[in-house]
Amino acid sequence: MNSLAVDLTNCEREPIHILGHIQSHGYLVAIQPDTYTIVHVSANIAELVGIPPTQLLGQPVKALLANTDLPADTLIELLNVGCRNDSWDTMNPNRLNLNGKAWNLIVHQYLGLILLEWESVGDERNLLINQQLLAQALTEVQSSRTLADLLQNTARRVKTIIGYDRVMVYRFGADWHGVVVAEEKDDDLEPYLGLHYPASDIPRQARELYKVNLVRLIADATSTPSRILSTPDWPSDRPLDLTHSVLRAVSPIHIEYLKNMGVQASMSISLLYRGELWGLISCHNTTPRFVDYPARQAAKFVSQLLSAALEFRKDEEDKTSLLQYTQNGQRLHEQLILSDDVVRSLVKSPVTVLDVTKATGAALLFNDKVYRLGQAPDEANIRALADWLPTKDTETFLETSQLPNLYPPAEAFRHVGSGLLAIELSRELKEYVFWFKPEQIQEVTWAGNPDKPVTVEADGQHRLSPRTSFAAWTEIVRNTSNPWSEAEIGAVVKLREDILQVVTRQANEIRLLNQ
Ligand code: BLA
Repeated sequence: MNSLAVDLTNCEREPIHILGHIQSHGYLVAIQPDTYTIVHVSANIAELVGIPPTQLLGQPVKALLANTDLPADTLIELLNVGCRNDSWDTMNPNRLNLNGKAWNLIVHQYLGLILLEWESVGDERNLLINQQLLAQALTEVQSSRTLADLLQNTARRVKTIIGYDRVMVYRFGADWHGVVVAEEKDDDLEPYLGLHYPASDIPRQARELYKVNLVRLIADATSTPSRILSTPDWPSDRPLDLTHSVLRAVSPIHIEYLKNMGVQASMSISLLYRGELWGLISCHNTTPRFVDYPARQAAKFVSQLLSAALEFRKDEEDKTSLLQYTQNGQRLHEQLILSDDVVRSLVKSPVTVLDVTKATGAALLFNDKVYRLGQAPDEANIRALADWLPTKDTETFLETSQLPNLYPPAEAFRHVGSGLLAIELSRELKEYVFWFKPEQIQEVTWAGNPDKPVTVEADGQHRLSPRTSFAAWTEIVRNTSNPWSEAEIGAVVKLREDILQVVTRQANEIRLLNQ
């Protein structure tokens, strides 16, 4: 396993679904569905059934139980029912007692094989507690007033169910970087709330996998994974696919990450919004901690409640801002029509150009004067920007979230204007409206200890931890603002039409008067 040396340049290429190991707190057997012949076993299987793996490979599945007190028929019966009805999901977990110990057997069928995975059974009392918690969680989801409340409540519920030290809601951005948007943690832990991480911390193939298999548990990051052995004639180019496995050993790169941040157990649950990964509930424990299947299902259920709620909360969020921009745009249009004064209508009235986007600053260049609103670059910089614009073949509109990359002098005012939305009113007269967004890093809530220096270490090992990841992210987003949304772009394009309509009408009136 360690031969897959930590390689930070190849993150996306590591085939994490076929790494050939499971975590050693459980046991795995894969059988052919037609003959029930064993074709793969985890190397640790003897701990469960008292028979070495090599003696099991190629044998009928009932050979597994030869040394146990469980009648072979019980297992065959279970497999027959599952195969006949294709009902593995509803049957899981199957409770089996072997030599006086209870096990949860989790079965699924994928790519022509049936996978059997055995895990320990946790404290039975938790089942009842979890049922009560689920009912409370349902009520809470229904009554959460804001998205923030909903995220916090979800984190709290999941923490109670699985008992980990820290439970975070991690939300992906459009560029797949992520931010911790809610956190429930023990008091002695440093907060991660508000910190951002680069997309590479959870690479693409991992995100794809997490859309299909919604829960993963790393019960003990310090344990040695157990290798999967195959029948001698099994083709070496067909490694066992662990996409749906509950015991899959995770990437050694990620194990390194966990170790570097002092975490020995990690569990994460996918949050989906319209079939796409919206975020993860990411849970840590400083010591190894197994969470049994029913508790994982309970945590997954709470997360699914959140996913379902996101469907309308997110719509609500989007609709609210769209509605606001549209309403404010209409107010601006009315102000323009009612008053003959473009400047007063746009920058000196109750609603200004600043209200049709999420921009934190804006500027109007009109009649050779500059009017600034909110956090905007100074007048000289605004005039210089207006001089540069026509040299760009931008037609009448420019949108960027990386202005300093297009226009290097903007680096001087990146704190207020890394993002620019510009509309042209008149190229000849140099008349424009600009909207600005600050460099993203300025907007980050620095929830950690701001006095603690964070540096990006040259060696990859240290790169693999949240603090240094955060620092790496701040490097990535230098000179970059939050993106402009469709709603914002739509609003300013519409505003341009409204302004031009009024300006043209005024020009025509003046022309008529002068005739
Ligand atoms: C997986 N990385 C993950 C997972 C998380 C994170 C939550 C899911 C697995 C799990 O549940 O533990 C990242 N965890 C975080 C972050 C925080 C956190 C950002 O707690 C912040 C508080 N990781 C790297 C780099 C690479 C990398 C540089 O940092 C690649 C070179 C890889 N991360 C990586 C891989 C996986 C992963 C390959 C998949 C692990 C697996 O499922 O096998």
